Amino acid sequence: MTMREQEVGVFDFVLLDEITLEKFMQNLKKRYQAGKIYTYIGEVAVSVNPYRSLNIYANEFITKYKGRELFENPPHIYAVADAAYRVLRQQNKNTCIMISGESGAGKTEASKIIMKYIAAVTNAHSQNDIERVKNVLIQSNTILETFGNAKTNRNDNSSRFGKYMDIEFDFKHDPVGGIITNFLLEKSRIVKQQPGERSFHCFYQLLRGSNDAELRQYELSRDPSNYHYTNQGSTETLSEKNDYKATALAFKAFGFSVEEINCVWRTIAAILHLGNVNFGAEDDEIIVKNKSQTKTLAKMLMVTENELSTALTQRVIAAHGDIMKKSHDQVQAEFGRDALAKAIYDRLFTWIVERINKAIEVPNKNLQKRFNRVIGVLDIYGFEIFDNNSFEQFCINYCNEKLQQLFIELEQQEYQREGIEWTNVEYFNNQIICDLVEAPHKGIIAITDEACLTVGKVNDEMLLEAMDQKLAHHKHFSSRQLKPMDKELKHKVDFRITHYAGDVIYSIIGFIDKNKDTLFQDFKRLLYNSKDKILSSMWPEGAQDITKTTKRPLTAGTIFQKSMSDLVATLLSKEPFYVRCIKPNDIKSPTMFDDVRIEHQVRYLGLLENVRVRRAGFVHRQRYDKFLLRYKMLSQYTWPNFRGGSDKDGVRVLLEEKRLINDCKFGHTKVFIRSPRTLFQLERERNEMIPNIVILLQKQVRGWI
Ligand code: AOV
Ligand code: MG
Repeated sequence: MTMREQEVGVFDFVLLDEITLEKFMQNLKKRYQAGKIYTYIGEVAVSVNPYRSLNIYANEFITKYKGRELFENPPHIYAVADAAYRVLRQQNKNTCIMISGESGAGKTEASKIIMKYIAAVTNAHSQNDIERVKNVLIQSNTILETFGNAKTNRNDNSSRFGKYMDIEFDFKHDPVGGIITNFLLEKSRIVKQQPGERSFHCFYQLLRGSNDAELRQYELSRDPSNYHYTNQGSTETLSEKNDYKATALAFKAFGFSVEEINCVWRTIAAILHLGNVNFGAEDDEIIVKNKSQTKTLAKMLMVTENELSTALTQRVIAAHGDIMKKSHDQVQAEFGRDALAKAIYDRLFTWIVERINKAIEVPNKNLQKRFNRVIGVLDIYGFEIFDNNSFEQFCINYCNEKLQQLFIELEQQEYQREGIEWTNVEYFNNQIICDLVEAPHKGIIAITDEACLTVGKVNDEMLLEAMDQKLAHHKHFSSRQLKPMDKELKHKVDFRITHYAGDVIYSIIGFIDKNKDTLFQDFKRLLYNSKDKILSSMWPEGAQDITKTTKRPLTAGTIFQKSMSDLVATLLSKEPFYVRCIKPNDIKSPTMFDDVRIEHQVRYLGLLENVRVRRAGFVHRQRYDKFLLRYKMLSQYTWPNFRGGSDKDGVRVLLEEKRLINDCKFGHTKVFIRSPRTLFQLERERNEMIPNIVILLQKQVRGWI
C-alpha cells in the first residue's frame, strides 16, 4: 500500500489486499473521513451521502471528467455518467444507470447530478431547442418531487414512487426529449401518516406558499393542522414558500395552461376537504355530518352536491339487470372516502407524469433527426425494513430483489457475449426469492390474488393460512404458524421473507384490501361527470353502463409485478452502469460514520459479493482499441503503432512481452484482466514511461531524432 492509500484508502475495492467485510469497512471509512464519498467496485460507483454540499460538482470538475476513462481521475459519479454517455456515443448503444440504496442514501440527488452532467456536456453549439429540452428535463424533477415526495422519518425529501427516465438523443448525441415511467406511488400516505412524517409536499406548498386570494378561491385556511389528512403526523414547515414558487415556475416551463394548474391545485384542495368529511347516523341511515364540507368539496371537484353526498353514503349495485341502492355503514363510508382520496391523488399524479411526458416528447419535426438512442436513469425506492412492514414494503423489497437479480444476470451476460467462461457465484443468486414472490400459482402474489378473487369473506388471516400451506417448505418463507417458537414472529399475522438483503417481517394485515385496491364504481361515475374536463378525463371508466358486467380490474400486486418485468426487460436491453448509495447515519450528520448501520447496508447491497464477483471474474475489462491506445508505449512492437494485425493481436503481443498474458482472457471485443496487480503494473509502467515519451515527442518535434 502506498503512503497515500494509507491515508485515503484505495480508490477501487477490488484493490484491497483481502476481501473481508472488515477491510471493506476500513477502506470506506478512511475515504469518507478524507472527504472522498465515491469509491469504485470495478465500474460500479459506491457513494456515501455526505450530508453537506461538497465542492466537487462545479464546472471545472465537469471539464475534468468529460470524455475520460473511469480510472483516469479519482472516483466520481461524473465518471459513471460520462462512461454511460460515451458508450452511447461511441458504440451506438442504449445505456442505463441504476441507482440503488436505502431511503436517504442519496439516490435522487445522484440522479439529478447525472442529469445535470449530461446537460452540461451536450449541445456544444448552444442550439435553443436543445437548451429548452435540457431545461425541462431538469425541471421535471421539481414537479415530480412536489407531488411524489414527502418528509419521512428517514428523509425530509423522500421519493414515495419509483422513477425511470429515458433521456433520448439525436444523431449529434444531444438530448432531444425523454420519457418518464413511474411506479407504484405510496398513496396510503394521503390518508394516514406515521408520527413525525408528512403527506406529499404539495399539500403544504399549497397551504403555506399560495397567496391569500388563491387560498380563498380554494376555501382553505393556512394551517395544515385543520385538515384530517395533514394533521396526523408532523405539520413541520420545510421550505414550502420557496418550493411553491419553484413548482409554479416549473409548471410554466412545461407550458401547463391556467386551467391545468388550477385543476391540479383545486384537486389538492378537494382532497384536503374530503378528509374532513365526517359521517354519522340519522334514522339508521349514514349521512354526511358536516354538510358545508360537501358543498365546498362539490365545488372543488365540479360535481353536484347531491351526487357527491349519495356517492359518499351509498352505492348502486346491479344484480340481474336490476339496479339497487345499498347504504353504507359507517366503516364502509369511511373506507370509501379514504379510497376516493387515494384514488384521486393517484390519478392526478399519473396525469401529471403523462403531461410532463407530453412536454418532453421528441417533437415530430425531429423524428428524422432522431438517433433513437437513450440513457435510462433509474431512481427507485430502496430496500425498506420498518418496525411495521406491510404490502407497500413487500412490493418495494420485491422490486429490489428483481434489480439485484438483474445485476447478476447482466454480469453473466457480458461474459457470455464476450465468449468468456464464467463460473456462477452460487450464493449470490436470488432467483429463488424472486420465485417465492412471483411464481405463477405458488408465489405470494398469485396466492394473494387468489384470495382476492374468492367469492365470500376471505380475510387476511385466511390468506396467511393459504400461504403457510403452499409455502411451508420454502426456505425463504416462514410464519408464526409454521414456526411457533420463533420469537421474532411476535404476532400471529406475521410472516418473514429472507430477502437477499436480510430478513423482513411483514404483517399480513391489509394485504387483501391493498391488493384489491377497490374503488366503488359510484365514485368513478361521479368524477367522470365532473364539469372539469381535465379531471373528468382522468376517469374514463366512469362512462361505463352500470348494468354491463365489467371485467375485474387487475390487482395492485399483479400490476406491480408486470411493471417490474417490463422494467427489467427495458434495463436488460441496455448496457448497465451502477451507483450504489450508502447512508452514513440516521441523524443526517455530515461527520458521523455509523459502523453498524453502514455495515448492514454493505451487506444487503451485496457489495462484498460484488467485489468477489469482480475478483472471481475479472477486475478490469477494456475494448482492444482503447487498451492499445493507453498502453501501446509499453512495447516496442506496439509503439508508436501496431502493424502486425488486429487490435486484439496487438494487445496479445503486448501482454505476452510483459509476461502478463496468463492473467488475461480475450473476449470478442474486449480484453479481461483477472488480478488488480496486472492492471497496476501496466499503469505503473505507463506512468514511468510518460515523461520519457514526452521528451521523445519533444525531441521529434524539434527534429533531434
Ligand atoms: P434517496 O433518494 O436515496 O432517499 P436523497 O437523494 O433524497 O435520498 O438524499 C437525501 C438527502 O441527503 C438530500 O436531501 C440531501 O440533503 C442529502 N444528499 C444526498 N446526496 C448528496 C450529495 N451528493 N451532496 C450533498 N448532499 C446530499 V428515498 O427517495 O427516501 O429512498 O424514498
Ligand atoms: Mg429519492
